[in-house]
Amino acid sequence: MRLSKWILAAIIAFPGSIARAADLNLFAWSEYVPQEVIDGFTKQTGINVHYETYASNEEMVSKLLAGASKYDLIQPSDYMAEALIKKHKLAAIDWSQVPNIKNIADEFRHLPGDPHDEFTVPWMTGTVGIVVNTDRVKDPIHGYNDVFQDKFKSRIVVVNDSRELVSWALSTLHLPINNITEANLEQTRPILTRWVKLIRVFDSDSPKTALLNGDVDLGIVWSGEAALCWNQSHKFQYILPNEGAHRFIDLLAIPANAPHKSEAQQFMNYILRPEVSKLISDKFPYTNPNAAARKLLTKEQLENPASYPKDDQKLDLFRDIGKQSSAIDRLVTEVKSAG
Ligand code: N2P
Repeated sequence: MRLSKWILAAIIAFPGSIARAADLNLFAWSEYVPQEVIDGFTKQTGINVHYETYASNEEMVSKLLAGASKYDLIQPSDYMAEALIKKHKLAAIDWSQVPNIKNIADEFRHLPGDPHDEFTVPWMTGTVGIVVNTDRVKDPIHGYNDVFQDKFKSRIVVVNDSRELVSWALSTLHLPINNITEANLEQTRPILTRWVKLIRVFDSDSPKTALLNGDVDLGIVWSGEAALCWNQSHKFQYILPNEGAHRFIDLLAIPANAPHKSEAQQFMNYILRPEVSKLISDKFPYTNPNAAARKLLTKEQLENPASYPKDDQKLDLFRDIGKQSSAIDRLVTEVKSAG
């Protein structure tokens, strides 16, 4: 009798310790998933989230395919989800468990890499563009060629992302960013060789830091990072490169061999709640694809020119380029080591 009373008391005091604690292994970009969202999810569901980070799609996929079967939820960009779907590496989502998908605006459904909406949930979308500290740079800056000038040597930060760098160089050559042939790559080599000598910082995790602390005066960064600079000071202007800008749609997806698929779907459904999605926008001001959440954003948030650019220039999405992805990595590694 005394013992059963004790057990009852323990269940009331520590419910998680008696019921088998559920886990969710989240493998996602750094600076992208607010801690309060993770904590809110755990509080709501009792599921413990282990958040491991990466700084590029390529890094994520190489770890994922290295055989680790521990990840339950990953956060690939459009083109990398497309590649994983082709390789049958993602699990189909049971939409009856993710009814909040209805909150996503139509324009972010039926994406080219997942045309039947089987495998992915949009997280945030954005662009890659130029940030200029206009206190320090008085020249008009419109595109990549304006950034990579000798006079800006050692004053530039860029994301450390090979696919990005190559796409910018292709755009200055008026070549399509998804047409990765050996010949096109060779044309970018001299451009990239010149550029890497001018760059002071490569940083995909937090490129805003070098701008905010004044180490650099210009950057080519994720739009959410640029939006955070703008929130600190309007001297940081955001410009979509006139040679052609790139837009990304980052997604949540479940690896085919994920041990905790149900928990992963619960997380998907949770972050699709408007008030939770707003928390993500508050912390990481990318473009929110959740129409219901957007209604909760302030005028100031919606007027941030990096989060919601007014510019109606055409924006291209990356597509899966298969094996050519390693040719890009090789080229950028060579160019960097020669620099
Ligand atoms: C978040 C990085 C955004 C990823 N820190 C761009 N696809």
